Amino acid sequence: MGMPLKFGMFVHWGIYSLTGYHEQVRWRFFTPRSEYRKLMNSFNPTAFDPDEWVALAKNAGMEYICFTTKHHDGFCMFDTKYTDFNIMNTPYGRDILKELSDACRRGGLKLSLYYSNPDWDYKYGYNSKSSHQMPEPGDIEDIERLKEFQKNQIRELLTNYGDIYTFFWDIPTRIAAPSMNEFIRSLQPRILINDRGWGDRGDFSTPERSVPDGGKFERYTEACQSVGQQSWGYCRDEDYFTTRFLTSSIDKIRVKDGSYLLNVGPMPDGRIPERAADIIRRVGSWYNRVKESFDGEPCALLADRSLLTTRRGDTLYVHIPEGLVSSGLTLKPIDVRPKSVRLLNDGRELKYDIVTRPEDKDWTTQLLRRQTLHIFDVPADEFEKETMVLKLELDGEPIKI
Ligand code: JFZ
Repeated sequence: MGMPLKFGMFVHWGIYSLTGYHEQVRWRFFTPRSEYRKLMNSFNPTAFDPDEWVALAKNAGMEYICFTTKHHDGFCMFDTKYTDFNIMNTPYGRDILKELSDACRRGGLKLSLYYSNPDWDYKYGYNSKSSHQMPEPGDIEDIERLKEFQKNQIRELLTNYGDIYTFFWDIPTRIAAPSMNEFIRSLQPRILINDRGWGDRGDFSTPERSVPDGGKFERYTEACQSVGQQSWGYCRDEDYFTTRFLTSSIDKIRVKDGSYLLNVGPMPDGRIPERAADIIRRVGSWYNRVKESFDGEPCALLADRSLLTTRRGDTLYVHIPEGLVSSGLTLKPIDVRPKSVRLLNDGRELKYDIVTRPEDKDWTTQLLRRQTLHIFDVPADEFEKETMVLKLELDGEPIKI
């Protein structure tokens, strides 16, 4: 059993978007705190329409949004009493998180909260045991005070915005403090917590920008990846990933019943960049067409080389995340014949047979030579831009031979 929700939209948004560079722009350029703070004075996302974000995510088959309430820069995208470095003190002056949580509720999406441990604005935020730290002269390392500060903000986050699906800590503190997750659970008992908090593995793992090896995930797993290679926050000159890359990355995680967060970085005016939105639409269109294949269990049948297989009863799904070099696909032998083979991407039926092909490799061992299931005329060129998934309906339970 994987996590309850399988596909979501990650959103990295803060005053750093004004620079059009990176969510950690302050660290990249060693910007002094007082100078970075000035960005706050020009943050006014008048084109922010959370219902549009929700519609984009929903149309893509996503079930939740994970939002950066506070990134490493310490700027809070919610109304907080515990620092003045927050959205209420910008020209915009409205609680973005409230507007987003209302939109999610209206649209039937769940909401998850990202919250950074590093806080480059808080005088007592420095943690010498952890990474991503940016202390300034005069800052004081005081972990007890930092925990109190975080608890105060977490109380706000988990009482003012309704039911929260997951709590996404970022950057492990490398200090064990079980009371932190206990506090979260005392406020929202059903919440799921990730593994980047206070020395606690939480409820789920969070591999990032990579696909772990191995079979089905042994614990709840939520992978995340951004639409571009350079940044999670808005990047003016982003190097956008190809649909082929993203669909195969999602496919490999979902086959193992992991969940997937695909990230966008909205612009300073509140709109999601058109290229990013387009990727969400294309990837989402693919996801909606092939997602039934992820309801199956991963299995070893048929799978060879880079192929992945999932199975639901008498139905096998063959995933081709690395694409094909020809229009033919030779699968391992199974002892039942498919009743039909379809390409899930567009639903077309494909020709297949159980045969020995002229170039099947076992020529030297004629006696052992087996017939294989061969699929003909796979439209590999037509679908080179997304991961293909075949649906094989079998005449009975498949057994490997
Ligand atoms: C962190 C942040 O530093 C980054 O800005 C972004 O918010 C991202 C989602 O999370 O970066 C990480 C965190 C964990 C890993 C790599 C980058 N990791 O586990 O490999």
